[in-house]
Amino acid sequence: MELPPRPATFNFHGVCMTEIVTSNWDNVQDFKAKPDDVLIVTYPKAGTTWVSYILDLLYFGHMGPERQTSIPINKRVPFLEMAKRTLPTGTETINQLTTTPRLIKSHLPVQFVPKSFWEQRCKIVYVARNAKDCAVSYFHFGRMNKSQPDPGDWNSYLEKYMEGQVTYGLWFDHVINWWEKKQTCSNIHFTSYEDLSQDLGRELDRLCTFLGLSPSAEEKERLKAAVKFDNMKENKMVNYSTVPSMDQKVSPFMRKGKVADWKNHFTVAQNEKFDEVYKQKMKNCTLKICSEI
Ligand code: PPS
Repeated sequence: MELPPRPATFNFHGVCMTEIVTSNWDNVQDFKAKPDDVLIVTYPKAGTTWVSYILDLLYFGHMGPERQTSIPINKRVPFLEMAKRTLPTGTETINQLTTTPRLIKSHLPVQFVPKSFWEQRCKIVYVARNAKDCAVSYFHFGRMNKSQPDPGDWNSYLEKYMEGQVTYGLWFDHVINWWEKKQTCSNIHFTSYEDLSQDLGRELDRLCTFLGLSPSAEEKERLKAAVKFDNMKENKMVNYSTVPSMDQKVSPFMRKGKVADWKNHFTVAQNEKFDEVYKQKMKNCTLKICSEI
C-alpha cells in the first residue's frame, strides 16, 4: 500500500501540530465525553501505550483472552485527535466502542482538551516522562513512523525539540501546564514513566485507588507480568506491528523501554545546553522528574 508523504508541521493556536492530529478538530472539540470515560494523556513517547495497556487489563482483563489476542491496543484505547485520511477518525472509533468505561488516549496540551471532559468530570491519567528520554524516543519514532514529520539528524532534531518545533510543541509547556491544572483538579492523576519503572506495584496501587478499583493480588501479579517491557515488545496486539506507517525494522516501537537511554545519545555539549534550557523553563515549576534512577 502506497503511504501518503510525511506531514508538515505548522503553528496551530500557538502549538506546533500536523494535519493528522488537527484535521478532525471540530469533532474533537465537540466530542461528547461520558462521565465514566477515562482519558490517558501524555506528551508523546512518555508511556501512553504502557499505561493504556495497564488500564485495559485493569478494566477488561477478566473478559477472556479474545479481547487481548485479537484487538490491537489502538482500537481498544482509541486516539482522540487522530485523523488519518485512510482510517476512521479517533472520535468515530471511540463512538463505536461497546465496552464501559471507554478508555481514550490523547496527547493534547491541557488547553485543547474538549470541554465535555471537564464538564463530565472524567477521570484523567496524565503520564510524564523526563524530557531527555522523550526527545530520544520521539526522534526514533519519527525515523520509523512515516506519519511523523521527517526528524532529520539527531542534532537538528534536538534543536527543534528544544524550540518546540515538533508535533505537540514544547515538552515544557505540555508538562508544566498539565501539572498546574492538576493542582486544582482532583480528577487528574499524575504519574511518571520513571515512577512506573522504579516501582510498578506502588504505581499500580496508586492508580487503582484513583480509579476506585480493587484487583486481587493474583490479578495484580498477572497484570504486572503482562505489562513488562519484554512481554509487551513480543505482544503483537500492543507493539504496534499492525500499523502500516510504522517500519519496525528502522526502529521498533517498543525500542528500549529504559530510563536514561538519553545518555547514549546526548553529547556533553548537547547535555549542557539542554540543562541550561531546562533550568530556565522549569524555574517556577514545583514538579521534579528525575532523568535517571
Ligand atoms: S506514543 O507513540 O506517544 O503513544 O508512544 P508511548 O507509548 O507514549 O511511548 C513509547 C515509549 O514507551 C516505551 N514503553 C515501555 N517502557 C517500559 N515498559 C513498558 N512496558 C513499555 N511500553 C512501552 C517504548 O519502548 C517507548 O520508549 P523508548 O524509550 O523509545 O523505548
